[in-house]
Amino acid sequence: MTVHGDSRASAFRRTWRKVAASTAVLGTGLFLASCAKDSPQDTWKPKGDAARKIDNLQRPVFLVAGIVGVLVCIAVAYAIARFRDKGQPIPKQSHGKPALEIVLTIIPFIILATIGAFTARTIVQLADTKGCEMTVNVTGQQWWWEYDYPVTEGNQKYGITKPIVTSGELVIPAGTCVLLRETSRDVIHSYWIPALNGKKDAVPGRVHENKLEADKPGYFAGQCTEFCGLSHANMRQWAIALSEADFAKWVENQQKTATVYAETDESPEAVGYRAFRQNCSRCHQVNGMQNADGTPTIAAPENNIVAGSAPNLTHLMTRSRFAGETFPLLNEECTDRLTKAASDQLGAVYLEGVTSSCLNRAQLEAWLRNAPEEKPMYVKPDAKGLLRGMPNLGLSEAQIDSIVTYLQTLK
Ligand code: HEC
Ligand SMILES: [Cu+2]
Repeated sequence: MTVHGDSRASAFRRTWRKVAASTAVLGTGLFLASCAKDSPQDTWKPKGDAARKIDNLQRPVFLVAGIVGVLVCIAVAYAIARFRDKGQPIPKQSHGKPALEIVLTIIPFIILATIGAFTARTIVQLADTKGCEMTVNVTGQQWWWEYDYPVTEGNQKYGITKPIVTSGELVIPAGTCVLLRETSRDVIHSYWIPALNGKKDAVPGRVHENKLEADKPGYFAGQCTEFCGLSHANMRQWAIALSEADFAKWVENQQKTATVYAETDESPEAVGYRAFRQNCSRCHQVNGMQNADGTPTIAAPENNIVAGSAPNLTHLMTRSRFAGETFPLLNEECTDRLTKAASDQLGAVYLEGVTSSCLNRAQLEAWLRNAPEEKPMYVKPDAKGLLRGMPNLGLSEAQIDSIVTYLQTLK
C-alpha cells in the first residue's frame, strides 16, 4: 500500500470518528430531552383507562422491537468485522439454504402475528363505547376545538338539561367514560390527550367515535396532531377532569346565560356590553345577550368565517387559556397555581375561574388589538369575503379597555 493510500484511510477514520461522536451526542441529547421531568404529553404515563390499554400494548412491542433491533445490530457488526475484505479469495458462491430461510420467515411471522393479535384486541376494546355514559361532540376548526354537550339521556344524569358549548378545554367528570364524537368543519384535525386517549382524526363530513376517561381529577395537555395549516402548532387542547361534585357545579354554571344590561345603564360593564355587541357579536355568541329592542343577539359566524363558527364566549372567564389554548388567560402566578394543584385541590382552583387579580389582561388586550399578530391566521378574506380566524378589528384603546371590562363579567 502506498503512503498516499494510508493518509486517505486515516482521513476516512477521522471523518468516521467525527460522525460517530456527533451521532452519540445528538442521540444522548434527544434521549435526555425525552426524559425531561416536565413533560405533560408523555405517552408513557397514562392517567386513564384508554391510554393505559395503549400503554400496555406499546411497552411489550417496544421491548420486542428493541431486542430485535439490538440482535440485528450485533449481527451486522459481526458480519462487518468477520468478513471484511482482507484480500482473501472470493468464497464459493451458493444459492439458497431452505432450512435457514424457513426459520427466518417463521420467527418474524410469529412475532408479528402475536403483536397483531394483541393490537387487534386493543383496537376492539378501544372501539367499544357501550359503557360510556357521557357524550361530548368535539369539532375541530382552523385552529381551535369546540365542545358541545348535547342533552342526551346519559348527559342528563350529569345535570345537562340545556346544551353547553365551550372551546379549548374539555371538562369532564373523573372516573367516567366519556364518548367523544369527533368531526371537523374544514380540514382534517386530530384529537389527542396523550395521558387519556389515543389519536383519532376529526374529518369533515364524518363522525369518529373516541373514548376517554381520567382516573382522578387532573389537568391534561393535548394538541391537534394532524397538520391543519398555518396555525396547526397553535391548535392545542386541555382536558380538565373534575370530581363529580365539582363537575356538577361546572355544568350548572355553564348553563346560565349572561347578564343583560339596560340600554340606559352607563356603568363600565354596560358600556362594554354594547361595544361587544357592536364589534364582536357578529361572530361570537354570548347566550342571553339582547339587542337594543330586546330581541336576542344571535351571532352569525357563518357569514364571516370560512368554517362557520367562532368560540362561544358566554363563559370565557371559566377557561384558563384561549385561542386554541395558545395563550394563558390566567397570569403566571395563577397558571402555576392551577397546573401545580394537587388532584383534590384542582376542582376548587379551576372553578374559581379567572378572577380580576388572576386575569392576564395584557394578553387579552393584545388579542383584541391585533389577533392575527398574536396567532398566525389568514387575514385576507376569501372570494366570498370569509376569514380563517379573527381579524384585526382596528379598535381604539378605549374600546379595548371597555370590552375587556365587559369580558370579565363572562363567568
Ligand atoms: C370576524 C369574526 C370575529 C370577530 C368580529 C371577532 N372575533 Fe374573536 N374570534 C374569532 C375566531 C374565528 C376565533 C378563534 C381563533 C382561534 O383560536 O384560532 C376568535 C377567538 C376569540 C377569543 C378566544 C376565545 C377562546 O375561547 O379561545 C376571544 C376572547 C375573542 N375572539 C374575543 C373577541 C372580541 C372581544 C371581539 C370583539 C372586539 C371579537 N373576538 C371579534 C372571530 C371573530
Ligand atoms: Cu388542527
